Amino acid sequence: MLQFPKDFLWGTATSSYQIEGANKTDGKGPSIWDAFCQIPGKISNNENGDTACDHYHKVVEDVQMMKALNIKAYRFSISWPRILPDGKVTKINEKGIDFYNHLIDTLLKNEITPWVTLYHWDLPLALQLEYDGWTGEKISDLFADYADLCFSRFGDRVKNWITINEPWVVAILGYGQGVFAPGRISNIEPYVAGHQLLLAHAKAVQVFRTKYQPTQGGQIGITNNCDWREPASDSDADKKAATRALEFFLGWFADPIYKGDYPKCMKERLGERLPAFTPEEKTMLLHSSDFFGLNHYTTMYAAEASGNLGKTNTYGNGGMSEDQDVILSSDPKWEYTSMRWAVVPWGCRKLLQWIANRYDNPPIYITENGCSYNDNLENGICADEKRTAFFKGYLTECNAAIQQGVNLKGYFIWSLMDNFEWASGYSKRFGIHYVDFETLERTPKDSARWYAELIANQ
Ligand code: PNW
Repeated sequence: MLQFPKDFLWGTATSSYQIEGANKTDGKGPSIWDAFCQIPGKISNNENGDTACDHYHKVVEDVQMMKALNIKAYRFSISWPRILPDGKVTKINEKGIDFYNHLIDTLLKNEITPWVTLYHWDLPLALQLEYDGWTGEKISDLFADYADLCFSRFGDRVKNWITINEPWVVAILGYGQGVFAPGRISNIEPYVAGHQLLLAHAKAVQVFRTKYQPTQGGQIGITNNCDWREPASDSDADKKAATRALEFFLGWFADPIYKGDYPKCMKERLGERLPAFTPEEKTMLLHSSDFFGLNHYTTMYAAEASGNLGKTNTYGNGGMSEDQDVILSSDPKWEYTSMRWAVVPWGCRKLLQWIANRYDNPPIYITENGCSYNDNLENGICADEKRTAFFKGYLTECNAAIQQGVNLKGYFIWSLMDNFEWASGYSKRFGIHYVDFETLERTPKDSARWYAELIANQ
């Protein structure tokens, strides 16, 4: 059995749009995902999050499920349009506030610490229409106002805050490839949106640090996602290509926070397509995270492209490949999940070490790690041995990273239960609880039992 430090934080994660349902209930306003799901062909099977797991009506049952898992922390997100139907603090939906109060209080009663994400992609639709979403210049102030409201209403009990989940995904998949809401396709807008997301994060942190942290305590940070990029060969060119790929992936959002500006290679290669920070903005961003939130799923090889990018590589899974001049590939011998993401546990350790080296060994929380497989429920049993093997593999490498001095402090499984997997609809199951989307019944998979036992034995 793996042994972790005594104070290591064990958790699971979810997000509002993916599990809550109740999308038109109790005064909630529409989000960009409600609208995006209505466009035929955008979501597998043309599904949507209208009902999802109906978590909105199943809080007590779902917290009992967490209790049985022995988890110490639960990461969830607040739906901005559920508490602010048109996105602005001039109209507060008290029923939405009540829902999160009920969830937070139920968690605390069961000794589970809430970790709250303020933005997990469900932007109020009104702000998309009125301000052009994350490309608009007003959005960062509106986000800070929304964050302020959340700190004031929930901060007496919530001590762990994540401003934004995966700005890379918002920028690249939402504004570059158009496969996530709001469905835009551009090679300029991702960098504009990324810029506004960073400013929104910094402004929310400033509000927290000036108005709340001095009296309420607590910590705040941002969660970034990054795959590992392994050099495809020992050549200098491929090693540089892999570093460049990581700088375009994670450095894009972490360098401004830990070093005060975008990576040099991004500035050189993007020129005017990359907005610049003012000196005041740089100061506001620097050290604006109390911890390093990391979502990690997979690994690919990176090679120098030297301008020879094939057509299929234009929008590779590492961002805008033509901007990086990197060719990504993978090893057919690796194990693959049903998302076709490769299972490469050692990539997780290498990424943790890269972060520790580049950013001066910050406290790191893995706020998501997990896998989707085509699970079946038979006679109440879901024998998902591949998922358990995935977690064993990744946690073994996390453990090795800690032994080598990486300051990894916690780990959240994605996800507590099967849910609405964005463009893949309900076809991809990431949960450690099986959800029957007809009856909404939840059943622990074998991996959930394994996780509960692992935590109990620490
Ligand atoms: C994350 N990619 O999304 C999200 O935080 C979750 O909401 C989601 O369910 C989970 O991972 C599984 O997908 C990602 O293309 C979506 O690199 C796409 C990518 C990465 C993360």
